[in-house]
Amino acid sequence: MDELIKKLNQANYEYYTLDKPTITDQEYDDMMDELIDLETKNPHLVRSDSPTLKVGGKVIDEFNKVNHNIPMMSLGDVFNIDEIREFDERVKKVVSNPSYVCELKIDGLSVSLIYKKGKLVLAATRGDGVTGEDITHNVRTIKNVPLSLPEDIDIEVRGEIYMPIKSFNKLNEERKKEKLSEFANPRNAAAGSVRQLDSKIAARRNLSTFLYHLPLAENYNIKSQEEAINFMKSLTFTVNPNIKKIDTIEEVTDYIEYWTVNRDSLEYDIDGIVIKVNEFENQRKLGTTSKVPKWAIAYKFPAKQVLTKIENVEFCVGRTGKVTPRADLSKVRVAGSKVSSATLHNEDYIISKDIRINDIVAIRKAGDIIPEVVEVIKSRRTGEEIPIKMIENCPICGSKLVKKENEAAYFCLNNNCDARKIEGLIHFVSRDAMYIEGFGEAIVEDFYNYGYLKSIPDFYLLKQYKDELQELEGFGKKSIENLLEAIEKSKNNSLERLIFGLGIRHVGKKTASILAKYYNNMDNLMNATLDELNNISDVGDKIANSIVDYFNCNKQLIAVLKEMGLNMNYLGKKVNENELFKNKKFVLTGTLENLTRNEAKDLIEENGGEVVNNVSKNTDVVILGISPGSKYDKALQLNIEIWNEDEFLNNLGGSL
Ligand code: 0OW
Repeated sequence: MDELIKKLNQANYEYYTLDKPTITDQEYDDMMDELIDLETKNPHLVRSDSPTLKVGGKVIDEFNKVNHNIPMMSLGDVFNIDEIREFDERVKKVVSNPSYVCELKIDGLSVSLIYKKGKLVLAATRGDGVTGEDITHNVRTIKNVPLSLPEDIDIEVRGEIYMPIKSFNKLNEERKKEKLSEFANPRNAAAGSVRQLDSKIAARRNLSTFLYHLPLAENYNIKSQEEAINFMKSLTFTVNPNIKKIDTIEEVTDYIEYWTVNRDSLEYDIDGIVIKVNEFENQRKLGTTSKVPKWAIAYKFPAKQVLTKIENVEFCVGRTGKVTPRADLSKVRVAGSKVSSATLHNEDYIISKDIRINDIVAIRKAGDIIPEVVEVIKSRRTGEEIPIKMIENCPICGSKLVKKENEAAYFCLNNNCDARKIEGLIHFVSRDAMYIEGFGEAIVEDFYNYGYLKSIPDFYLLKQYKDELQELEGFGKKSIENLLEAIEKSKNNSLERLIFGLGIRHVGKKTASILAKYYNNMDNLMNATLDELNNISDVGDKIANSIVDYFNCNKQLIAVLKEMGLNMNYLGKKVNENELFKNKKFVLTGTLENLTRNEAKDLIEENGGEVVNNVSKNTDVVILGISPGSKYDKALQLNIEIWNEDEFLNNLGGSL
């Protein structure tokens, strides 16, 4: 068995780390089968570094906390060359002629690997830098993490766990087929994968690592980062091949320019470049702050912009009748996803930037949601460009468009306009409203055009067309059954979801919750008077009028929905009695690893807390995510209680 383990681990190293296998897959499989057979017959002889562990199998019921004897630090961000020069000047005030090492900033999550007598004994996340989580059972399954080292030494190394882009796309394809939510980016996918309790799942995620830090280098007589990288490589760890030592900070600009252009050729995401003082003696002199070293910085790439061409412009009519010009683009990839259209906001925006059809434009994913056209590259104009003329009639129903006072947008005011009705139906089934799984925009539009859906109650009549629907292109027995089941289930949704789903103008998710709580059921809300509504805090005159107008012409609709059995009562927020949250004001800053902003907000509200936008003296708690903004500094100034993500999750306790 020892002989087989030695050969198989060597084969793994050659295949996954060196990418130079010296045995055939068949030879590998035969040895693996033999080892599995021997381990099955002699379970007491299974070693902790057996390659059979790579396939996973261990399931844990919770993550144990791990304290890092040396804090796992983060990095201070810089965004341009000047700030890099300032860093160089600060360094040279303390040390003389330092050299630097440039490293790609792998966009994954940090990990600490601890080996005792050459065997992997612990793998932990960074957590808040002091306390992380034990993810050993999952890290063992990562192909290029050695389970044993060529020397029986005690050592800790740190690096990044990441998911290659190919694996990320494949995983999201699978999740899409299984109707699971997709990961936004490889970093989130990697974070979600290492937090699996069942290592068989993690083993399938094809995670990988690059190691980049040797905390106790002096114990191995290692004098610089460059040496440390070579030392870790000699111990069969995978280090990034693009690491480069430079003698003067000026050389970093070439490195940055090269990777700004070539980063898309990498098989993994990077979000910047890490620059470190190379000599450890110099690092020691420079020291650290509580969160980041003074001998390293992370240069972050600018929000990704790409150039592309405006092929055409179309005018989209939303459910409120708002007409938004949208540019159809030549397909490009920006910020990790394909983009084929971008918003042109409104006529004023088009005029102010002089945007024309056939223009070459810079596109940016503002806040990673809807891409926007940033500017026209006028130098690329050929004379073929066509000015964009704002339409005067609704492209769907033809009625005259109206420009409202002090609104930049044009509106279609025809309540029977197909576009508005389709958008209204899409809104009704959307995630923050009735959240009917399986009803994408295209399906709603198809069902509308087929005539199955004309208004909201029609969703609950679809079951009578079950046989026909199953015959529709792209549908089958199962998918229609799932859809009809999801529709029936939505009848039990909360009152606030239904109110928001009705699409009353100016009534957003928050106002819907306020109204549901205040009126307790739909009847009371329908009979609410203007004065009464105006007296509710956060309900202004505009909203009050919109609500009264809506119910004046939709009483019949509500009666039908009630008849169909939709829940019309306030179910109450399941507010858990949690003293840590009750009546407290919370501010979220930075990116949370395991929750979206909305999920965190819902959890805080379900526990009796309130999420506010800005930090002030009556803020009770600031919750700190990764790369926090100025709110963090303000919280420190005002000495406000700060929770990191783990503390936040712990304080939620059983309510998760
Ligand atoms: N993401 C990276 C990377 C890197 C550490 C060592 C001590 C302080 C920072 O590629 N190449 N080198 C370091 O050096 N850190 C990196 O990532 C950091 C870790 C925590 C937050 C960043 O992701």
